Amino acid sequence: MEVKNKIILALDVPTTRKAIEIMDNLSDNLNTVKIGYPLVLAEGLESVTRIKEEYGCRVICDFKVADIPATNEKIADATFKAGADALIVHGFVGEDSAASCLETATKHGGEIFLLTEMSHPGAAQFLQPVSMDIARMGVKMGIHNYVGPSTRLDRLKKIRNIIGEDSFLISPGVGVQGGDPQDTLEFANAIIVGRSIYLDNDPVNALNSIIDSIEL
Ligand code: O7M
Repeated sequence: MEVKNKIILALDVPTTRKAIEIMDNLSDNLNTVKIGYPLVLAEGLESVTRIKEEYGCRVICDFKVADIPATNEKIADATFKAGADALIVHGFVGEDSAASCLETATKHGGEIFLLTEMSHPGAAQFLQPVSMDIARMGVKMGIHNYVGPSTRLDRLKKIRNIIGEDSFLISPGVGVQGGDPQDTLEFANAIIVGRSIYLDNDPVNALNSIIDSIEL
């Protein structure tokens, strides 16, 4: 997977109209976006279809899927039918739940990303003690794509060591949450960036500044 400029834009905006306004200005420098609950709960899965059709970009749906296998299958099926290229799946629910998403993704020609450890302070409370086991589970299952935190580079490095150099690791938490783009890219293949771009008065300049700050 080649992510243009190693940046995935998190389109956590409340309307498809706003997402389109942002993408009209930024799409030349991006080929991958992440769409999650903020947009889809407000506008429906049509927002995924629309962004995909309008810009031809890769759409990763961030639904942090964490249910029983039978329900995960339905969620994954609806997501890929809407045009998503990939789906983000929680690992803590266990192998059967993640496998259900992986199988459904494969049926649709799509991919999944396994979420190992999260970037926020609360991740230390319950998730951190099991996050490396989640990464190991992913490797055992043959999962290629992972998500890990840019806010704890020591942990991101450990995740990289577990999943190996050939796996694809994307990392949120740069900018507003405190992570540094270039330092994160020492371990991750691409960074996920939201507010530092879409809340800026000049999103084009914000994106270009991040691109300039990283070695491509
Ligand atoms: O740059 P931000 O902080 O505005 O946005 C970061 C995005 O990454 C936002 O969409 C979060 O929901 C998401 N994210 C995290 O911030 N931390 C995580 O641990 C995991 C994710 C994520 O993308 O999960 C797949």
